[in-house]
Formats: sequence, structure tokens, C-alpha cells
Amino acid sequence: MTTQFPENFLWGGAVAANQLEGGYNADGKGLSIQDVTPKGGIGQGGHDTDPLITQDPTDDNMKLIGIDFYNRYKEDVKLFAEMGFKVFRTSIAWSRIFPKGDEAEPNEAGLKFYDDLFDECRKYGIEPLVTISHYETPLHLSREYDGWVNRKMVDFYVNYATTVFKRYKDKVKYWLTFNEINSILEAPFMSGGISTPKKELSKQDLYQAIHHELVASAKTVKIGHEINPDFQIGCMVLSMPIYPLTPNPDDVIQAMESDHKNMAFADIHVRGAYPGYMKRYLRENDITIKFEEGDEKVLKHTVDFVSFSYYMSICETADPAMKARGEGNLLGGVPNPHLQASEWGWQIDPKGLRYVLNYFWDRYQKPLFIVENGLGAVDELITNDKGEKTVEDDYRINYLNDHLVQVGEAIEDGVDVMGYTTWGCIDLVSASTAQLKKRYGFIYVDRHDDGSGTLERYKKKSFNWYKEVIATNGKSLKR
Ligand code: BGP
Repeated sequence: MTTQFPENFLWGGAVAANQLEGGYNADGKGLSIQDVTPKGGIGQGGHDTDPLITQDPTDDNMKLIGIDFYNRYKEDVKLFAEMGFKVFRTSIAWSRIFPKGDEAEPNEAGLKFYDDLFDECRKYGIEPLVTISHYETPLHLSREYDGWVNRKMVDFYVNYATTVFKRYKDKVKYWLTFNEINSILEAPFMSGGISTPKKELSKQDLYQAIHHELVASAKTVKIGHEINPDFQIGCMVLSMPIYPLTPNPDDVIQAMESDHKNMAFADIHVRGAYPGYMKRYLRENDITIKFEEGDEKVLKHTVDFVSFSYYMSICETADPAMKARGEGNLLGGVPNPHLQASEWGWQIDPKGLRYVLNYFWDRYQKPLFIVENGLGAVDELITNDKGEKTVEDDYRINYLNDHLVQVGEAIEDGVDVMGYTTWGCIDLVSASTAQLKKRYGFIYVDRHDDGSGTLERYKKKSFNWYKEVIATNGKSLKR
């Protein structure tokens, strides 16, 4: 049986501005929190390593140059078009538009860059899918306001979002408000721009910051729909099925409670109110969220679709002895003894993707968009029989094939899936480890963690594989 992907299925790839653009101070751009994170990154597993923040950008920060997409985007978009992309997910670097974040007027040169980028995509019939905030809070907002802990962030963000909505209203239809909004639980600095060190951050402040993001997101949805009723605006969460480690009911309840912590974000985005289980959590932890007048009403502006990243599943247990965190897992949990892990310790679980698609669909009945999925691996550039430089990345092809087969299964289950964008469709700098050697792309970029490399682009074997998948609308996948 071959799966029928919907006719208008949005096939493509995803990136984030701070991980590939470079040009960190070009054309009036201000610094973002990513520009002051030196080698080593924010931390494998998303656990903020606060002391790593520097006062100024340092030469060993791979993100300052990235893969020089800022200057080479035309060449790259052309390659995406050659693969047949229908959609290209990227983010807008907030500090290109508002260099400090709290200005009233935007930076025209920053706006112009994205005009050109979106025009370039549209030239090939590629629909941009834009993340408004992807782990790149302007540094000034982090240092001066402690990021999202401060209520003022709502206005700064809404002003920024309104500016880009108005500017690109005829070029961009699909928008995401915050990348992996629930990752703030583990990575308050990277995700929420919160400069208070994680170990000193109170639950009260963390949950107040979350509230501010949720209010900002809902306001943005409302304003976006007013600016262009055709906009499709989604939330974006880090998805991770949480399986009970054993059938012991204590493990099942533990898994449910961990899941609730994550699901609260999408629940509020889709249902427009704090769920009962969250109110209980807040009560029992002596957290009192300060709602300003109108917050409750504004949260009712719910999203058009739900998008998510998917890399792994985890297990939960109530047994304290087993509870030691699974190495490399983004949101804690313990490893599943039935699964293999990637070179970076991320447990590979294609069936978990079918599971999570059904889970979201059953819960929300909203269209779903898989906006990140992929394998970070070490690639070796070789010269093949035809004398071409390439990477024989069968491991990546197998990974993506197996996950896409499960997307097909979910579609067979009746789940409404809008599209699929692989993470890092061109090699870029890793979010968690700031390495370039953790490669995800269909396109190899000659740049290395010691700063060497020509920045030349080379097609990997997976380039033609994905091209075929898109051309056949999924029929070429191997079950
Ligand atoms: C997600 C982020 C991305 C991305 C991806 C892969 O959590 O949204 O920005 O980078 O994970 O993670 P990494 O780059 O750490 O391998």
C-alpha cells in the first residue's frame, strides 16, 4: 500500500536566522542573545549553561558567520527550488528589525533583507513559513529587561510582529509565533531571553514569563488576522511523546504529569484558557500568575494550526532510582530501552511521530504541521565515481524515510497534516551545541568548527532522494 499524501501537501525544509544567516552586525542589525554565546553553545539537552554568555561576540562563535546565508541566500533558495520545495521555513532575526528591541521605529535595511528573501522564494513558487521569534531575542531586551519575565516584552514583541505582518502581508501567509515555546521550561535563556541564571530563577518568575509569551502570542494572532484575514498563524511546540517506562500506574501518572507540563502550551494556544491541571500545578507550587485586565479575553484568540518539532520520544518513571535524566534528552525523562540513539544521544523513534500526530489530532482537531524533523550526524565529503564532491548519507535518507512513512500512516489514520519541513535543509550551526559538524542538511556546506572552510555548497545523496519524494508526492518512500 502506498500512502496518498494530500495534493497540496507542503513539502520543504526549515532553518532559523541565527543558525545560518551570519551577518550578525550587517546593515544595522543589533546583537541577539545568540551573538554572545561562544563555542560550546547553550547546552546539549537544552539545559541553559548561563555562564557561557559573554559580554561581546567572540571569534569562536560559529553563528557570527553561520553559513553566510545573508549573502548567499539566492544560491541556496535556488537549490531548494531544485529539490521542489513548496515551502521554506525560516525566522526573522528580531534584532535586524529592531536592533535593541525596544525602539519605536524599525531598521529599514533589516526589513529590506527579508523582502528580498521572500521575493526570491516566491519567484520559485516557494511559500515562506516564518517564525517570528526563534531563540534570538535581542540582547538588549535580555540584559535590560530580563527577557520575558518583564511584562514590557509583550508590547515590544507585538510591535515587532505587527511591523513584519504589515510589511510582508502580501508575501507571507504562514506564520509561527514562538519556536518551541515550551522549551522555556528547560532553557529560559535561549528560549525566553531570561538573563537571570536558571538556578536562581523562581518558578513564579518562570511561569509569569510563560504567561507573557502566551498573551503576546494570542495578541499577535488577533492582530495578524486583522491585518490579513488569509494569514494562517500557528503555535510551535517541541513535541515529545512521553511513554511510561513500565505499566506500573505510578509510572503512567508520572508520564501524564510530565506531558501536562508541555501540553499546557498548545492547550492554551488552541483552547484559549489555562487548563485545570495547570491551575492545580500553579496552586500547589504557590505560583500566582498576574493577569492584567483583558488577558483572559485575549487568550481566546486561538491559532489556526498547530506546528511542532519532532526528534525523539522519552520515558518517564516514578522510581527515583531510575529517574536520572536521560543524557541528551531535550526535556528530561529516561531513555527507552527499545530504541537506538543518534550520535548526539537523541533516541530515534519514527513510530513516535505517528503517535504524536494522532495524539495532537485527537486532542485538537486542528491541522498539524511538522516543521522540524531530522538527523544531526557527522558527514564525510567524498569524491564519487563521477568526480563530484558529495556525501553518501544513507543514514539520513533512512531516518527521514522511516519518519515520513509514519507521517503517511497518520494520514491513513485520518490526521489532517498540512506539511513537513525537515530541520536544517542546508547544513547550519546547531542550536544546542553551536557545532557545524552536527549536520542535518541535504546540502553540505564547507565550513568547520575550527572556522576553516570555503563555504562552498555540495549536494548530498539525500538531495536527490528528497527531490524524488517531493516529485512523487511521497510515493517513492520505502515501507
Ligand atoms: C530544535 C530547534 C532548532 C534546531 C533543532 C536541532 O530544538 O528549534 O533551532 O537547531 O532543535 O537541534 P540542534 O541544533 O541542537 O541539533
